[in-house]
Amino acid sequence: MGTVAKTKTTTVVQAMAEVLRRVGTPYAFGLPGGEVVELINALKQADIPFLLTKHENTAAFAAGVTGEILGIPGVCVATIGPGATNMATGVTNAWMDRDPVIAITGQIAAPRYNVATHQVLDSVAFYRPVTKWSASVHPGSAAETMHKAIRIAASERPGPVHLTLSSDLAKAEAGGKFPTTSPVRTYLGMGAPCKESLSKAKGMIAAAGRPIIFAGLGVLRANAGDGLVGLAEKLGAPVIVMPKAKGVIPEDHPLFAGVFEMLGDKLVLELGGRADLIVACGLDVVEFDKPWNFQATVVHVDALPNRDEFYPAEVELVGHPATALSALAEQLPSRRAWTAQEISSHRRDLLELITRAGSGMASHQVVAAARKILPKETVATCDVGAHKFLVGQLWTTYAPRSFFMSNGLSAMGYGFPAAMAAQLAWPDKPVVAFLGDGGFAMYMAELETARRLRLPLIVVVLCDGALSLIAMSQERRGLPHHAVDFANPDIAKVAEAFGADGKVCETASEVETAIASAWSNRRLTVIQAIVDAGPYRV
Ligand SMILES: Cc1ncc(C[n+]2csc(CCOP(=O)(O)OP(=O)(O)O)c2C)c(N)n1
Ligand SMILES: [Mg+2]
Repeated sequence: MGTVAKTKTTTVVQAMAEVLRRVGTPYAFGLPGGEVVELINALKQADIPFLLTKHENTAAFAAGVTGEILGIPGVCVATIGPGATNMATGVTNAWMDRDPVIAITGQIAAPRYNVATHQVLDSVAFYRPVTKWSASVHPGSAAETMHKAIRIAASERPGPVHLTLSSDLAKAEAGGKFPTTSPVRTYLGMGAPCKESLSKAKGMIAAAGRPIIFAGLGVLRANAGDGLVGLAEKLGAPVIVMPKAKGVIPEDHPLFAGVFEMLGDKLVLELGGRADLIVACGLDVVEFDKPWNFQATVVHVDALPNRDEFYPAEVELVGHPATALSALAEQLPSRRAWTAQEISSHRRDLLELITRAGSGMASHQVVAAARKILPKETVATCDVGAHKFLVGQLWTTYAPRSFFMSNGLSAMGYGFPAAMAAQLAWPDKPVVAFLGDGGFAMYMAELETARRLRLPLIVVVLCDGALSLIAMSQERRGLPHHAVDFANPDIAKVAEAFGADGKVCETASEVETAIASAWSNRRLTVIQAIVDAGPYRV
């Protein structure tokens, strides 16, 4: 890290804000308390707008998605005590989704900390289990601490860092060094895997009868999609994708074979089980709910060694995944390991399985209607519930970073804040959020935020009047439905009360019309889609 001596008097919060500005932080999300007002003022002076949210988790979810999109940490800010505890789910989500985030909380004035009683929380300890680093900012090293936090958050695997600042230190003079701009992005400087591993892997893949490719978050982060597709095409091997990596291979590609851990994935698992060799590419196993039951030999390709040991790997190609995959694609002989017909009939079966008819409009009809109307470059998000498993499998994703889901933690409430962050990052792209009625209710107050920020989101609320995923869990255990059904308000009217457009839709063609008008009007629109949850049960 290059450093230059500070030239003029700088306060602690100015130093923190300046370092964030230098790495390109576009804005910060949060909900203030008295302990962070100096900080948010310093952010403003550093041209980092503070985007007020209704709940601290929204700020953290949105910061996570911002970090995922930009590759530099997203920033969220909360106050002491209840602000810090409120933000915990969003920060934990960033931890388990590998999102680079700087989560800043205020703290009781240092001289009173040991004796204060009101709103006291040891936030450094509180955040330690769900962050890569959790620390107090000291005036003697404020800028260096912020810079170190950014580097830790953004380096592989990325994640959140928590910093707390005692309120009395905000305007203290910042001492120490001021880091010059230095690279933040994760993959800079990461090289090719070693020759021995590469040649062993090539031999194994060439000798395999039925190689298959699994692709995860590591491919997405490394922008290794071209190498991935190149390798698949060279081998004629199907590619199975983890939910958060959707888009690393365009899902209209003939070798795309579906998404693991999503609806109907018994067919995807079955296809995977037919392989005798698995190329596990950037496979972050945080996305696996089921245990690894494949018998095939595994070639591990990632920036990190196979340290999770969730699966046994015969050979590990550790280095830049784009370099490793391109090398394999270039150096392996061309072949057709699977017939095109095998993969296409598998995809047809999968689609049939997840699009069964119900007694009313099914959620899959809503998702299909949206996909039909909206252009390829649309960014989609979803929330957590039965609908997530459907959307994750059915929503055709054409490009990396055009689909966002909470999957490590699987936290309800993520879908709406994620959509806000995506729309802020890409003001001109259509952004659609598929939410359950349970998850929407948790965060519907953020309609005010979306309206204030002039975000023309298309919010689709799949209204089944239930926490359907939990209802299905009760059914599987032979239990009656209990505490899972509820009555929705008139959601379209709620939307209108917030100044958004609201539509109630009961048929797929109504959904198509509503989405077409939302997209052409570029107005915040909430579509209350009345759905039958029956077809989730496949
Ligand atoms: C914050 C949080 N609380 C509880 C859960 C457990 N949970 C998972 S899905 C779900 C139901 C979601 O209901 P809804 O948003 O209506 O979606 P649906 O299942 O009906 O599609 C619940 C309660 C969770 N994942 N996250
Ligand atoms: Mg529901």
